[in-house]
Amino acid sequence: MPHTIAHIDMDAFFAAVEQRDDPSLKGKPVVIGSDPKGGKGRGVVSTCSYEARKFGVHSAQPISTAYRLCPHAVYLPVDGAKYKQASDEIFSILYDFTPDIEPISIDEAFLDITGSYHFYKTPYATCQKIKEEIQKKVNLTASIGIAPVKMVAKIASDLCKPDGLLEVKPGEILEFLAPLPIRRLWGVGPKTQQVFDAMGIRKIGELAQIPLAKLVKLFGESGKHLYDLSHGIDERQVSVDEDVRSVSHEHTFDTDTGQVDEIHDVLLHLSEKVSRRLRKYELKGKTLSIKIRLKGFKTYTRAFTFPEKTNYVDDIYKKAKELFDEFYKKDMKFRLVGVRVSNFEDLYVHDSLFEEEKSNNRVEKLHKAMDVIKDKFGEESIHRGM
Ligand code: TTP
Ligand code: MG
Repeated sequence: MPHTIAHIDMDAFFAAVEQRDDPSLKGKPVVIGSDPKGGKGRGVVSTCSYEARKFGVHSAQPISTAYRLCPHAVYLPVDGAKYKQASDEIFSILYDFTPDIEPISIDEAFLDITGSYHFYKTPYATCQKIKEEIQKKVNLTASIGIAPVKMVAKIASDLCKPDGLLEVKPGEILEFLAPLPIRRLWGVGPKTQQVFDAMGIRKIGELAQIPLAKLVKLFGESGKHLYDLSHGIDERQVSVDEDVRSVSHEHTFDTDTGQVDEIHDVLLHLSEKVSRRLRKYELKGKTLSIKIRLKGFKTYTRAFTFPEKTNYVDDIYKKAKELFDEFYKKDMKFRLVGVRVSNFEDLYVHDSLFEEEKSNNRVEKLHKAMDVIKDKFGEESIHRGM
């Protein structure tokens, strides 16, 4: 069956987070990495804004070179915790679209949207929505490539950067690849490149003309691989990490709010969604955390660890509300709240083997019954009176 794969990669990720949090940096060259110490610094550039790239600055470059090329850039150290936070928020949005995700790095992932794009009708509309959600909730831009195979999706996202969206449909792959330099293919390193240079082969389309037997003679086993890739054949599937580490839901208010009642209602709703998703995956967690974003983009999390792991909405909501109330101070205005359960000690399935009686108790039956109703009639159909 043909797959529809999306490759998402955030634009100038570390630098974009810094520009988001300090608007005075917007539109300016920003370099993230070691301290340049007036050109004498050691170490390298982690990344830089697109404005700095115009001067030839790039990732992994010695910071002294960057300083020589662009002394007037704003130089900032790497703030790992901050980027991790943004990354977690982005991934949690992605998981709202599909569970079929292969995270590649802090700012990059493959999504297999074959089974999920129908909700927004087309792959393109789905990815547009993903970009919008990231923009709205995390205030950052992403680029997404869509294709039937991973390699082509990745090339497409690279080519449409920044803030791009590019779809290569099944019948368009050869045409799409043909004019690109062969180094775009996975597995073409400097050595392979040299051989092709000597043969006068520069573009993927030219490589695709070479008969398979000749490529195998030149490169052995990897000749077959090059042949396949140049024809857009790539069997690699999106490899989904089955080890779910947390379940969370968030809500962004249409306008920043200071209404405590309204926020409690939202926390209840989010707790119900989290509880339901945990039960769907037969998981229980020990740690409950809430996320709070105030007016502007200052974000806080507060966490609590239960004595026993749980997936009950009563436990989750009660604690979420308590954590929120502890945090709340008069005149605060809230942009977003989120509820997360993590720290899954072991699968619920396992403990149900040993605690059959417990898992058959009334509370669980009630939850299961509510899930059936919600699966049928939607999330809004039933609520607990609390
Ligand atoms: P990339 O996605 O490679 O780069 P980027 O997001 O900064 O820019 P682009 O728009 O081209 O995607 O890497 C993601 C983050 O990883 C990047 O912001 C910083 C970090 N990184 C390093 O620290 N060192 C490196 O050599 C690279 C390549 C990235
Ligand atoms: Mg990136």
